[in-house]
Amino acid sequence: MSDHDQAPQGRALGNVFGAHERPLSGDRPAAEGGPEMLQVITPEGERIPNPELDPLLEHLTDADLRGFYRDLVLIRRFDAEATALQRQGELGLWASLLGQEAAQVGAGRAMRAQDFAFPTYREHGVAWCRGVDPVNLLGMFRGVNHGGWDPNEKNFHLYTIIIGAQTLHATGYAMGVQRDGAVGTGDPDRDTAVMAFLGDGATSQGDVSEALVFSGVNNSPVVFFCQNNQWAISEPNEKQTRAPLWHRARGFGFPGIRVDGNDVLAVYAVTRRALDAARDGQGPTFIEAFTYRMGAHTTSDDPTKYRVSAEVEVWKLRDPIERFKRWLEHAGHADRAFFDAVADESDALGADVRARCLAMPDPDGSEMFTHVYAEEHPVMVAELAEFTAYQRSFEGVH
Ligand SMILES: Cc1ncc(C[n+]2csc(CCOP(=O)(O)OP(=O)(O)O)c2C)c(N)n1
Ligand SMILES: [Mg+2]
Repeated sequence: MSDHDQAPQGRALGNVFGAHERPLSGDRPAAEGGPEMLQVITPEGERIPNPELDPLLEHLTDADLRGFYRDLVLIRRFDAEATALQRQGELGLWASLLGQEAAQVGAGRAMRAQDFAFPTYREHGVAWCRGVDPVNLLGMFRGVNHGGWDPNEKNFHLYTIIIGAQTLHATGYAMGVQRDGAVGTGDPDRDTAVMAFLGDGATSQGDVSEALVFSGVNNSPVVFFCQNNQWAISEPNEKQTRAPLWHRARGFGFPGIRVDGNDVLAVYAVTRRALDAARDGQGPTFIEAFTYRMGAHTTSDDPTKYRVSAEVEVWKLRDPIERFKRWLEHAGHADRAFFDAVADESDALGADVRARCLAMPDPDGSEMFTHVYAEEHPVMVAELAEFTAYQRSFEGVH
């Protein structure tokens, strides 16, 4: 029996765009992403014709393209402001997305309103695309709430710190979508796909393997979007895998693909295609967005302890925003006035985020027990009573 025969009602295995099959030997992850990595805009800002991806990009207007640029710049500005707020003691911690803007904006903009995203703790760009107010992303990092937004409002789940856990949540949600009959009806406003975001390091978690098994055998409408930023805190790719991550999908019976995660158009195209397939009832896809974490893992981390600065310098030349700007300018999709306006808007966003972050009220300590369970729970009642008694013990003490 061939691999193809084993695929449940699905597509040919290998790659959503056809054959990118190579033998495993000698196919170790390459620093440049390897020949199988899909790309339409080079780091130098040149547009490469791609017969597989171009049809998925044809509908984009100049306004759409400028919108991608605006997203990239604003989310980078927001991220820089959050890092500064942490350094000034206004946030306890921050996980920067620096360098991963194109992967997140490309994926986020490929989603439809009814689709649902399950993020890690670094998906600020996806949150932005879903319409989550960026200030709300800061609440948990400031310690004033446990989440900061209603997941059902924008179909964007709360940040998940437990590595890989959200891939199971996404898979369960996608199986629910199937049971609701919201797959393969042909109604573009009804058919629903789910995005599970994960990092390269997360692929070593058992939870992720379980999610891949369940989504594969159930042919569920889920797209696993793995941002391979080359590092899991201080652990490099080589400590996580002997094979390119996108190859892993094959073992679970569905297609995998590697895309240049610093190329917003290529990411948008492959994600759109995978989401369309999922909504259509063709099952999951694993996308490896090959990118790079330009900053520290979080503000608590010092990457100079474990990686050489030369590596960072190489990746600066592959910056996702610079290449897109160069192409937009060169191809005449945007002019100087537009770039200046975005720069002004980004400064205004930074100032607004800062002001609203500082204005976030400190909650009463007892609130930490409020949303642990949807309904009253005896353990929470007991812990709240203990906490309240403890607080009272300070009354009158100077
Ligand atoms: C189950 C679990 N184990 C360990 C950790 C500690 N931890 C936090 S982030 C991280 C690395 C994750 O790396 P990756 O999946 O590549 O995501 P990235 O941070 O690079 O975006 C680890 C091990 C955790 N949060 N959860
Ligand atoms: Mg990583």
